[in-house]
Amino acid sequence: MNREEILERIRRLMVEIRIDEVKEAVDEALRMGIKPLDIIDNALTPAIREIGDLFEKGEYFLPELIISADLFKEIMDEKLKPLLTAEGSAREVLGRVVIGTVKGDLHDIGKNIVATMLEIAGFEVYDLGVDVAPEEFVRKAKEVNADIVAMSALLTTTMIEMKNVIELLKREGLRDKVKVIVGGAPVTEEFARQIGADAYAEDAVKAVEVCKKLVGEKTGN
Ligand code: B12
Repeated sequence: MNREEILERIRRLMVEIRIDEVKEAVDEALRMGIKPLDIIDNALTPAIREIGDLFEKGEYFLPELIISADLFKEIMDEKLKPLLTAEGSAREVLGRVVIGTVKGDLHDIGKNIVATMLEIAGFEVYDLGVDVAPEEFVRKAKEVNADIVAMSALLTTTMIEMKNVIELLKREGLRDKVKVIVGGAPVTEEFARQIGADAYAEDAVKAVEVCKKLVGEKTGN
């Protein structure tokens, strides 16, 4: 089997939620020397998005969504994250990032990937989890003297919470001290601009690039 075939196999097994077989296929891909990030970006993420589409079409229901999300997290925690962390060699602290999924939103798979990649790149990451109120983002940003506040939202109904966090940062006099980056499937560059965020990134790799640029702007490098 070549790279394309094994990634396609993982994607298909994941969409069919064949738990043991997906795990075996991931092990097989790793044995073939395929990079963890390649498996995340080109097999697991497309699969879970397809599951979301099937849910929207009424072909899958909430249990399928929950089981597949758990499976994704299990594969991340048990198989891929340890390898990603071991690969990371950066030890110089690039900056402090407070990250969380906004209030009312429980989606955290994408946010966790972003947090992991930032950590590997050398950022000190404070992950507040999910359903994070604006006050909590601001309190933590103050406490750790954050360089960046990073917010994730997966629901069109919760995206607007990002604006509430930015407004609170302004009211607390912190807005010129921290950079704000936003992301998540429904979030766009245009939306980021509208709400007054400094940046948007569509995936975890881009998020790292953009965060490096943001701390560079802060320190004038
Ligand atoms: C898994 C999932 C769930 C799981 C979440 C489990 C978990 N622990 O995360 C569960 C079952 C809990 C769930 C619940 C619900 N869900 Co849901 N879910 C999904 C699904 C299928 C996949 C999301 C995902 O993990 N994607 C994989 C990751 C890797 O991708 P990602 O999140 O986009 O992240 C990447 C980028 O966006 C970016 N990124 C993400 N965050 C950030 C942050 C920053 C700062 C940056 C820079 C970048 C960045 O980088 C990531 C890595 O590359 C999506 C479908 C979809 N197309 O997104 C629906 C989806 C988001 N859910 C949906 C819905 C409707 C719901 C529910 C309301 C269902 C219900 N009736 O109860 C509830 C809401 C619960 C709540 N209050 O939050 C809808 C939303 C529709 C809308 N218009 O808002 C979707 C789109 C499905 C659909 N097509 O209908 N869901």
